Amino acid sequence: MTKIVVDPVTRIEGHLRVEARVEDGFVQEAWCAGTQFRGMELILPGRDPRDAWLFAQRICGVCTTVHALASVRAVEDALQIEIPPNAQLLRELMAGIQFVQDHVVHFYHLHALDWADPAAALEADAGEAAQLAADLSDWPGNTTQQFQAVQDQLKALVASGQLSTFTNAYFGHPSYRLSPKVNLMLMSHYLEALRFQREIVKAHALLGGKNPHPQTYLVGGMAIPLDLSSDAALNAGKIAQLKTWFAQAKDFVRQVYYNDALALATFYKDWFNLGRSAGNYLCYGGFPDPDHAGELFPSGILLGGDLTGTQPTDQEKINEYVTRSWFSYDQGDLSGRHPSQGQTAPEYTGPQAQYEELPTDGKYSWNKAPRYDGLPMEVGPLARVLVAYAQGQPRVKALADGALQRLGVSLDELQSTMGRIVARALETVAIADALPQWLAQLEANMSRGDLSIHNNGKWSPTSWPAQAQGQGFHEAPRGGLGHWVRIENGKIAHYQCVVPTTWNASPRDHAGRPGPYETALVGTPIADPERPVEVLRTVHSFDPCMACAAHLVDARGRELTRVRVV
Ligand code: NFE
Ligand code: MG
Repeated sequence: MTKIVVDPVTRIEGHLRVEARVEDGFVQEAWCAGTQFRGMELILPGRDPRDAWLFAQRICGVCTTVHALASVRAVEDALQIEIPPNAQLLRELMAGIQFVQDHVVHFYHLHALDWADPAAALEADAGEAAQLAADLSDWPGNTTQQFQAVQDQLKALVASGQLSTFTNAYFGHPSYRLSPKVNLMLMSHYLEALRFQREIVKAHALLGGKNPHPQTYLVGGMAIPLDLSSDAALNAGKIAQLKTWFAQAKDFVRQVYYNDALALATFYKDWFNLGRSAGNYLCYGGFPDPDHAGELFPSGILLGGDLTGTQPTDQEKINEYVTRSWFSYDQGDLSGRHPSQGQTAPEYTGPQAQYEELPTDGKYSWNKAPRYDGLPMEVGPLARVLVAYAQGQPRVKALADGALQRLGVSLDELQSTMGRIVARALETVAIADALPQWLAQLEANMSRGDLSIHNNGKWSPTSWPAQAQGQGFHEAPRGGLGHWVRIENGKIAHYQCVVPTTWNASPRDHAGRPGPYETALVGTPIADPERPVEVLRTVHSFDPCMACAAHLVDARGRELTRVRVV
């Protein structure tokens, strides 16, 4: 028996430790632990609910703005505040921009090195690689000249001995399977994606004043004045600039990212049969369909891998367990708590020195274990696409059918490591397509004189009830996000978040059920236990964000920098 310990897992946000028991070359059992504590939920009570989003948004700088959105929605739900359609559109635009930037960065900069070997790209013929890329898409960067320049750049890096962003990639590992020219194509796009993400995120700075953490949210609307002809507002010139960025986003996502994701999938088809979670998927729903009534990603639940019919999502069925987490509950830790009654009471019982091994029979994570009707749920791109598909959402279904046909895989096989990658690329296309349409709707409203961005009818606490409870949901890049707030006498009395990575990276629960990462890792083949790239492939396919998951910072600043095999 070999025990693999990967700590910290890198190319993610935050601090994640994975332990896996390997026998006969396959993972038999796995444990995933959040290894840092923060306590964001504890700093909100006592504050003005109109300020909650400013604090909550700091949970993360990767999915940056999503917590602001869930927070204002929770407070608006509690106080029954409607917001004007323009504010709704501005929020969708900011969330959509976030998706495009975040997913592109994930595919290239956080995940591609699990599949592509930059050292192998040195052996490619730049002309042949450019020809292959040009056959796949019309992207103007697919030229011999560009690919040659990238190869020269890679050669210089390798010759310098300082690999920069490629340091510690598993070069030469037997599980890498791409030809030199595909490696070179991906490396060229890796560098272009760095520049692209820097450009598209400027749209956040335009709408939000800065990035990360845009500053223009308000309970009741948005603080983005609209006036086509004013320099002090979102005007015709700024809308023209947004249109340019969105056109670039559509081109990059369709011509580069989507093609690369599908090209990668064709070389690693066996990964459509690996990395399946328990087959329970949760989607809160989000993003209006620009063509039809309803949402691009409708809400719904799928259970047990049955992809044929969804059940309605009922947030009342959510409970968080801490049986195997370093927290305590007033009633003891065998029963769960609904987030509206949630408690954040840290009680660390783990190792005092740097962890040698996780106490996997007991409490072993700073993540709570959220469960839906008692079940662990996968959230994220795959959940959204499968739920949308089951409900016949026209855009998502058409995109998914196109991808499945091109790849020659079944819908069922999307429940896998590679399925997550394909679903993420596919939903990015859907969002990038929608961005200019949402912007056109906003512009049309403005053109006919509707400049409303805020409902200030209930802005003053004197108009609020003495007690109010609400919840706000958003489909964030990594999955369903919920914030729950209770307001008493004008102040926050209670605040809880259940975050996408809390679902996916969850530890075991009161009934011993593993979380989605833990289940997905079982059955993973391990070619070389000293370099367990296969573990990273599946864990990275979820795009972990541990900062969000634990919404928690180690006060002792402990540093864990090992990738270790015991
Ligand atoms: Ni910090 Fe996040 C997203 C949220 S966590 S990245 O997307 O909410 O999973
Ligand atoms: Mg929480």
